[in-house]
Order: sequence, then C-alpha cells, then structure tokens
Amino acid sequence: MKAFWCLFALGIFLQIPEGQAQCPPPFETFVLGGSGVEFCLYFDMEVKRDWHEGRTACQSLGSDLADLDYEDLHWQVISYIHKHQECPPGFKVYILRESGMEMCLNFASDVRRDWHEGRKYCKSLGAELACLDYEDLHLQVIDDLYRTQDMLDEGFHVGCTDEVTEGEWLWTDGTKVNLSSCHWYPGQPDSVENQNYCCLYQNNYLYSSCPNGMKLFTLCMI
Ligand SMILES: [Ca+2]
Repeated sequence: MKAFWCLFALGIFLQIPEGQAQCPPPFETFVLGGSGVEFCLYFDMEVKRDWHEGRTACQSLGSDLADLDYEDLHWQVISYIHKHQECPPGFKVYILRESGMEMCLNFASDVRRDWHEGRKYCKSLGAELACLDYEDLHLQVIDDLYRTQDMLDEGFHVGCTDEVTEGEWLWTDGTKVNLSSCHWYPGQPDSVENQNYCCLYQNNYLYSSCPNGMKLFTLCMI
C-alpha cells in the first residue's frame, strides 16, 4: 500500500470551504456521513508538485490544501482513491464486496523466493508483500487459488513477520497482526525461532508461519 500512497500523495488535494451550494468544476462533492455537510475536493494529479507548489496551485483556484479531519471525510477520500485506482499490468483487480474498494494483487509465480527476496521483488514492482485483512479479500484470493489448478500445491509469502521479536508478529508497515483472526490456520503461528515469516500455506491458503529461508511464490499488493 505504501507505493500506492506515495504515488497519490504527489497529487494535490484541493478544498473549498464548506457551506457553498455547489462545487465548481473540477471539484467534486463529498457529503459527510453524520452531519451531511458538503465538502468540495479536487484531486489534482496532472502535475507532481512539492508541498508549496501544491498550495499555490490550490490557492490559484480559490481553495487551499485539504484538511480531512472531518467525520468520515478521510475515509471517503481513501475509498475514492481506491475506486479510481487502476492496477498496473501484471496485477489483478479485486473489488471488496462491502466498500467497493479496489485492491491490486500480483501472484508472482515465476520464481520461488524466500520472504526477503519476495519482498524485494514486490518493491521492484512498486508494491509490498500483501496483507489480506480487508473485508472479503482473503476469501476471494482463496477462491481464486482453488480455481487455478497449477497453483494448488503452491504457497505464497505475504507481508508479516516476527523476525525482530519472537512471537510479536508485525505487518511490513509496523502494525500489529491480529493473531486471533480467522485468517490464520488453527494453531498458527508457531512460536519458534526458525519460523518467522507469514505465508499462505498450500491447500488451505490461510496464514501460517513458514520456515526461515523457505522458497515460495510471492503475493504482492498495491
Ligand atoms: Ca517465530
């Protein structure tokens, strides 16, 4: 997800003060879920600018850089970006059932790599090792893998590890992994020092702790 954010962080969010009757083009209307207050936002992705240049561009349109600290506005913006995101070549689009957000996944099955090699490969694609803890994404992936006969005996590295502190599983962005979620195979992860890397183990594709250095296919995500 980091690469995705990086890409769009270089676009500029423009915002016009609330209370205006209609958002002038190219601004789009966002209605807050609680109060119903309308905000006008423009995602300027024509040119990449630094922060000051971005602010000047906003001001030339009678607006300013966006402040998203209003009710669910930030969430709406995340959702908007996901919906307008196009997956790069080689990535498959998954649409989350509830929010409609699009996720881009790449099943790197050209070479078997260990977890670190896999992560390096994902980064070379502008991606990161996958985290499937989003709505029904993991179920969709399992369903797809079951339908792909030549993948049935393959495992995939995904983006969590306890290599820093034994037993403390973290995603690649540093957030804690929920170890009691149904994403894990029952009894996993193993609390041993020679199994520090999270994978979708073959045949069930639930999270498991895979042995250090084990070479598997890699699941990358943007
Ligand atoms: Ca471990």
